Amino acid sequence: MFQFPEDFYWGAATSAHQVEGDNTNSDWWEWEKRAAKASSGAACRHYDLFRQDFDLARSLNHNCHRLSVEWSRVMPQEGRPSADQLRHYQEVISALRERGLEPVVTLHHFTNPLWFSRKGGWLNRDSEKHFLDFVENTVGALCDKVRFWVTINEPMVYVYHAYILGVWPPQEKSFLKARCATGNLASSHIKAYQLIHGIYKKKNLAPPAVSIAKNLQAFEACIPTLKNKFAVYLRERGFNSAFLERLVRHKAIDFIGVNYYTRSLVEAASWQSRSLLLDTCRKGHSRLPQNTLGWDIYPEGLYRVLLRLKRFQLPVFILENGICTGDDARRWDFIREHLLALGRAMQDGLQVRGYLYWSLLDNFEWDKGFDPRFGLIEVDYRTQERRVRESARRFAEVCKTGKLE
Ligand code: IFM
Repeated sequence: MFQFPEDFYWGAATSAHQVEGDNTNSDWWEWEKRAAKASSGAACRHYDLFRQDFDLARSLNHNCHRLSVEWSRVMPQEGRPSADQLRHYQEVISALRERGLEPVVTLHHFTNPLWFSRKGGWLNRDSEKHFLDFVENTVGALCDKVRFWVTINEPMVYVYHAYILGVWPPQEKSFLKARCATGNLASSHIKAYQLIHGIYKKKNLAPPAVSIAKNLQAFEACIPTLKNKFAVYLRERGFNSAFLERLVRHKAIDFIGVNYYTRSLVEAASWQSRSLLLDTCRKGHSRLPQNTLGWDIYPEGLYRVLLRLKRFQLPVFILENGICTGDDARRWDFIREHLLALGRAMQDGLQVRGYLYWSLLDNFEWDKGFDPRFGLIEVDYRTQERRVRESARRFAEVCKTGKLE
């Protein structure tokens, strides 16, 4: 049995493009129409149905909810914030507060305004300036009701898919461009961190807690050769640690936001850098159960990546952890086992503020479309009906009591 602290945050996460629907001014919308296999379309119509969805979250004993504000809605054109859209998000945040849900607000969750991507997106020298303009407008409008800010969701995942693998817009395949985008994302976070704290100070509000959502993977050598071990070391540094370390060095992070899903079984075909950085085992050596996207399910990996964070001496907040599956009993096992791993890390001295499951609703899983089902709540995309899954009810018990048997 593990007892979580009384003031622990429990809930689930979503992101605007994946649930809101009709995100027509974004680079993703344009790319879906032009080049993708799947289109987000109306998604879960959460833009209109948010109150009903938050009622469900509350009924499941959540006391916290993570969502993102869509940059391309707030700034449909360069330098011209939309008062209507800012009002919409004020209503969204108020709806959370009215239901006793603590908002955790993400400012960049993979999507960019179309005008920004047409200027070169995160490769543009002025990307930081454009992002800060959005941050200033959004934080200015929401600060009296928001304490937790996540500037950028999974920067390395974004860079990896958009600038290395080339499977997300803008579909580049260049380490040089990846490096440039990473640098701009990091400096944008650092400046945004200072800007957000400045806004709160100016308004005499208690200091906010600002971070990123860092996707961490448990990297393991498939066969423990020197080459594979070196590849694991490089990925541990390049993917898991470097970005965080940079923010810590700049004192621009108040807690560590963690997204954890899986392990990566590293098998480098050669000593070439592309192999060392990207190759994974293709020989089916993994004996672990997998989700419907073929990701290994590995709760022990959560414990391991968390222990490595102890050196930062910052509180941790699990901002995403979840499984896509057609077997809901498996979802509950997944949650339970990951919570036990989290509990172990806490017993070992890690300070953890909360746990948010990904995701509240089934939703649009980027280039993979609507097939992967991550939700605590099932969505019928034809009728937009919601159905609470059994795993959600079991998780609700933990949210209520903080107790895990
Ligand atoms: O759906 C994504 C989310 O947008 C970011 N983290 C991982 C999730 C599952 O792939």
